[in-house]
Amino acid sequence: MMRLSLAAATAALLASAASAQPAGGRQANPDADGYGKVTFAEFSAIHSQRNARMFARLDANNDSKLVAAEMAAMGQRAQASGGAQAAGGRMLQRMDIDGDGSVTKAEMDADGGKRRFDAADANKDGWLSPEELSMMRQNGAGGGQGPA
Ligand SMILES: [Ca+2]
Ligand SMILES: [Ca+2]
Ligand SMILES: [Ca+2]
Repeated sequence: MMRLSLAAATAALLASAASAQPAGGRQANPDADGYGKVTFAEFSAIHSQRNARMFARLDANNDSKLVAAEMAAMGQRAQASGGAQAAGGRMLQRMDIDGDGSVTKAEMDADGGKRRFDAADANKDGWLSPEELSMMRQNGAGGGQGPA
């Protein structure tokens, strides 16, 4: 059961980035040390892997930079709420650390998923429990509209 919900949470994370690709097949184990909870290190590792796949998928011209138009592909899910272009632009602004108008893989990885982890860690104990993971999934972990 627990394994199932963790897998589902991971699948939701993956699916939020890539609606095109089925989320089945190989998935990172979100609980590498087997405690039933996810540490930030584990979460961050998954985040980085997910980013690498997402980055490769979004980088349409393979120049190792994502511009707003490329990021709009990621924002397509948010189309109903403000439009993919706007969502792509917002995401770019959020991630573009050096302000050059594009996002590199390093910039994408910069926070190591910390924002998302902190948002999901409801009791702030530095772990994500299966419950917190499933809450994150229910709250719509992906998409353009993060928590304030
Ligand atoms: Ca590019
Ligand atoms: Ca940049
Ligand atoms: Ca927690």
